[in-house]
Amino acid sequence: MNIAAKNISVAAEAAAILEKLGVDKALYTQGDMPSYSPVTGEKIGNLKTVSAAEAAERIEKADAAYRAWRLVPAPKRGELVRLLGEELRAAKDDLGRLVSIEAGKIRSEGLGEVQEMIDICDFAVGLSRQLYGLTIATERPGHRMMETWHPLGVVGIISAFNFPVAVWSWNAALALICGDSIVWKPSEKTPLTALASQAILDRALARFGDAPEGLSQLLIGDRAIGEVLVDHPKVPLVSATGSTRMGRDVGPRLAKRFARAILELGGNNAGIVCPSADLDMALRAIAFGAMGTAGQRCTTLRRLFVHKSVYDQLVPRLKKAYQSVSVGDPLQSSALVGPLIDKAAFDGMQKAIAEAKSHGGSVTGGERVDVGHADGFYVKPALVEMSKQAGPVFEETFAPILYVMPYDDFDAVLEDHNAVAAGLSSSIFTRDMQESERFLAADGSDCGIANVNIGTSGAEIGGAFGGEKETGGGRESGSDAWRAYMRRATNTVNYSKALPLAQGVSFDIE
Ligand code: UN1
Repeated sequence: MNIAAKNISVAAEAAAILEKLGVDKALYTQGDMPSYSPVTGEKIGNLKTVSAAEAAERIEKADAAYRAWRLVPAPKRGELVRLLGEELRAAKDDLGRLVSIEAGKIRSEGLGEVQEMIDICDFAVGLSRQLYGLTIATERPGHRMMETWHPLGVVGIISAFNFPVAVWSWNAALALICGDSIVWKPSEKTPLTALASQAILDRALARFGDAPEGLSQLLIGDRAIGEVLVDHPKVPLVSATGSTRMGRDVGPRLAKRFARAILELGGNNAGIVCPSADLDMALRAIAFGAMGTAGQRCTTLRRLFVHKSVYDQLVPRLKKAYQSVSVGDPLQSSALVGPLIDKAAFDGMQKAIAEAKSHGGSVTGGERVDVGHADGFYVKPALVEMSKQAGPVFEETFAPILYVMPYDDFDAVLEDHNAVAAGLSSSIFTRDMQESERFLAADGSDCGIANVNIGTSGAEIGGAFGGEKETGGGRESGSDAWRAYMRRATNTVNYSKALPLAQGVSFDIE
């Protein structure tokens, strides 16, 4: 069946995909939480939500599942994630299309998001045989000291609309191999892709056979449901992706009950183009970083500092790219820029542009584009030339606005680069090794991601993902991010016949 046929409505196409992926129709047709596609503005679901009491029940179920799952050997837990990767490969086309329908991503980015899920599954399968602890030299004879990593418990996952499924998978794949159970509260703007992902995991669970029931729970609902998850005493870790405002609420609530937090919040990512930069390369990287995903990645390039000596070579070309970039329906065209998520995003963008103008900004683009869907919010990405950082440049507006500023002095531009509240991603374009190394040094970029000659967005899953300052400090995905999902025990074993005390202390009772 070609469910991508052009003449069926977006809602019908979403329903066909959900049916194909095995999602119970009642879950998205018989509820009272509406869901819309940003592509057309059309309603695509009426979601059944959970009550606070049901949410608490599901968390209890997940806790019971964790108690059994933690006893399953880690490589066997990896087998479940291997099956999830297989199921995702089989569903890639459909789930990628559903991401496009629900989040408005262009086709290749919808597919790329599912690829990111597959990649983290592969990573986690390998990791399931590598949950290594250290053996540590002890100061006492006949003793051995080591670290053991144990499963932690229920992992709460709160995800945002812009990566509706990949961010869940970063957490889910790691948590599952680490011996944890998972409870997911997806964005209210993207519940259908969450239902689909849960159905895909359910298929992997069925093939796996004897996983404890309730290992993965989904909480469709509003903010109050998220709060149940954040406040529940049986959830020792919450990994939350979203705005800094959300993090300011979630962080202290978790701290209050000494639960762990992995926070991945706002970004205000910058790039620096130096005199020696390969300008063709920089142009392409900037275009993808700033206009890709309609400026709705947390890694989106939002500030660009261009050295005065190359400003007049690069910026006119960049403006041309902004004027000619194709904006359109991501389901029916090969446009590079799809819609904003909703009207609020559009209004926020217009407000920031107006403020930038009042600070002397000169704007290319930014206007609404008619693609034939009156209720879809399509815009030309905006490039705003500013003489220096001011007003809205210091804030993250979740829309395609790139502030471009000239610079003269390398030390000063490093300072300007770091002079914002967020610290997620950053990049420098240079062929001068001293500049690139300075950018990566202790007094260089203060972000969790610092790149040379590639853009700020589109990180691979193999590295730890996250940022500093108001980005929240959490790390997800690759490298050793798995450690946050486990409990570390330091074990000292005495195999001697004596009881020497550390630090030379004597305590002889006879
Ligand atoms: C996000 O926007 O929340 O680095 C995640 C990137 C993607 C992930 C973005 N791999 O742009």
